[in-house]
Amino acid sequence: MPHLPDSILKNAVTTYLRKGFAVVPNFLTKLEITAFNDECKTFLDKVIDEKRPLTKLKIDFPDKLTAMHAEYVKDYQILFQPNAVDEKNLLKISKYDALSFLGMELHHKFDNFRKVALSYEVKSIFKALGYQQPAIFASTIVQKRSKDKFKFKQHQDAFYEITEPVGTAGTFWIALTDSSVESGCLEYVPESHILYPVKKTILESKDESVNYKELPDSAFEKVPVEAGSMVIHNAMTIHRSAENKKSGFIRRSIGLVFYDKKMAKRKSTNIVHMTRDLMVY
Ligand SMILES: O=C(O)CCC(=O)C(=O)O
Ligand SMILES: [Fe+2]
Repeated sequence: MPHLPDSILKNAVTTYLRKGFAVVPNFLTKLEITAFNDECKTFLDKVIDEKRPLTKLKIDFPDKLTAMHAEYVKDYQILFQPNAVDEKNLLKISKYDALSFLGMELHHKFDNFRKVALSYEVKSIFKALGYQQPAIFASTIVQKRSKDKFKFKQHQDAFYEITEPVGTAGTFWIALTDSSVESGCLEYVPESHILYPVKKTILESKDESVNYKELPDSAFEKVPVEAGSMVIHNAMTIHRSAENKKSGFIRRSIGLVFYDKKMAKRKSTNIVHMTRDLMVY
């Protein structure tokens, strides 16, 4: 990982606290991105046999319109887009391209996730946040193919990934490819982590709109970034991302969800199971 100066990391934390999100450019090198891709490929080669039908299980993620086919291998959740699967539940395209989502405990299982979680930069960010017992509790890979209608509607992570007090978590989101406006970059509502506190979580309501109705497009700030950049967002920050419209392009990213074990307690939900914490000391 390229060594990032403390001043950059401190500035990012200040912005994160003020706006609810911040960009840290040049977090991963091209070589490190390749290492992530290779580790993911090796894993898929081990667990997914393309000649075998996928488990026919549709889960409503990220919403009912784009509900995906899932495969569970031990404690991995592996999701594929419906249009990458034929009527016999066989993959129509390569598993590497078809993958939409892989989680949730990669911080324990993938060397490259551990490396990021325990990096000098991540530790410095936690220090600047004043965390006393920082931990990573969930981690994912997300892929958006241009042919899929895969998008994330407006949401607050705190609705699904519950820490108590509510909203005391955050996410390191890292682009493994360029994430442009065309390919469906992240979009945030500045200061929404302060202005729109989550009142109910998925434990109290299935429907996230109990908290807030969809905000107008003008409320969102688009955050395009280059491959290797990191975006940090608070669990209360309202965000979304659009479909990838860049033909032939797959937008790829990883996410690591963090909290301070000293300050908050986690709760299990049907979305985020009790994955093991990785303490970051
Ligand atoms: O990758 C995306 O487009 C959205 C990811 C997201 O919602 C998150 O990391 O919290
Ligand atoms: Fe999110």
